[in-house]
Amino acid sequence: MPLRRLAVALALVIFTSSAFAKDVYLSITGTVGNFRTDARVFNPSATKDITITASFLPVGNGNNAGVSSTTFTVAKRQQKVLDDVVAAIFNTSGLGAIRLSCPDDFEATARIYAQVATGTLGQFVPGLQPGAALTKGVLLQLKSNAAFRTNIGAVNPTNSTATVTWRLYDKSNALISTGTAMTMPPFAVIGPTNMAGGLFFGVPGGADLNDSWVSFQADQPIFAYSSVIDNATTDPTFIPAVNDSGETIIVQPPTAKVYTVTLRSFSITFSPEPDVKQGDQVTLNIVNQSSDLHGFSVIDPNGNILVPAMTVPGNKAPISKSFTAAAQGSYTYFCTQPSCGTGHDNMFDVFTVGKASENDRPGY
Ligand SMILES: [Cu+2]
Repeated sequence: MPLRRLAVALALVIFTSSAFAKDVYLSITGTVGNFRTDARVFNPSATKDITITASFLPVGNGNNAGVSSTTFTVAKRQQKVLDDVVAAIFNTSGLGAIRLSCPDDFEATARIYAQVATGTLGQFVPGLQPGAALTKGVLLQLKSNAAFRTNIGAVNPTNSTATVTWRLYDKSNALISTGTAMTMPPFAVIGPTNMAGGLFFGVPGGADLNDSWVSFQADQPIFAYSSVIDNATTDPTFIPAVNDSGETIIVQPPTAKVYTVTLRSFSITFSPEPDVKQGDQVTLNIVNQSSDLHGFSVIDPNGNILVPAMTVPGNKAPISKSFTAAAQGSYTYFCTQPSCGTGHDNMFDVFTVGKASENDRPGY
């Protein structure tokens, strides 16, 4: 057989036998209280009945690597109806994700709803393959106020521990809260949890979370979703995470910085070393530890006088001056008493004020 034909034949063998295997996750399903979940599984093949291996991954953020599995078949070109799937297929109850695996192609969806007299439509949950899991994503169009609440849930579809950091942004796109880094064991599932309830975020009073959004970063790809619920009607909306291809920008809140500035003949020293970010409120306690008369002044990078020229008599109590470091760049400070001595020209230096924003680095 010519080499090329052999290669084609080998490729066909690999393609048609064990090479294809599909995993699909339904991020939230359950049989709990009056909540039920109906699932549907579709077999697109016109020629072959397929066998699906199914595992129920309970919520609780525990290691689900060892859960048992069961199987069911789907006949060719059929949509299999799996009403109350958690009880029907797994003979159990509670909330969890469902993992479906098959050597052949298939599709799956679910609907989780409340079983009440009038019935509810509930939420449709897409079946997602692990390739759709995200290490950086955003949850958009969230609401948390008197009329609506927002739940967040997540699934780790990997056999590794995932560490996830969540960030909440308000209506004005300001960072409201950075959640504590969350550890998700292999195949762990976090059930839908009120985002303003503490597990995800401590939300400051007065935050406007009408049209809020959440970003997350994880060291393993995860499935995340939010569920926005109308508190009056209980109408829910399922919002899967979408990819975040950009860099997270963290705006640090301004902080108060206090330094002791010591004038000597002939030097000016800061204690501690200046570490000022744009927007910081800076207080300088200026003291002259010599018997000579010195002076002091600070000018910002744009030439604005932040501390006007002042005299600082020797061996007296410190004099306090405060300013806001509004501009980035070099701030100049110097002695304003040319008659203080021959070393006067040495009493001159700068400190640098950096950006308040710092980009996230991977592996934080
Ligand atoms: Cu001087």
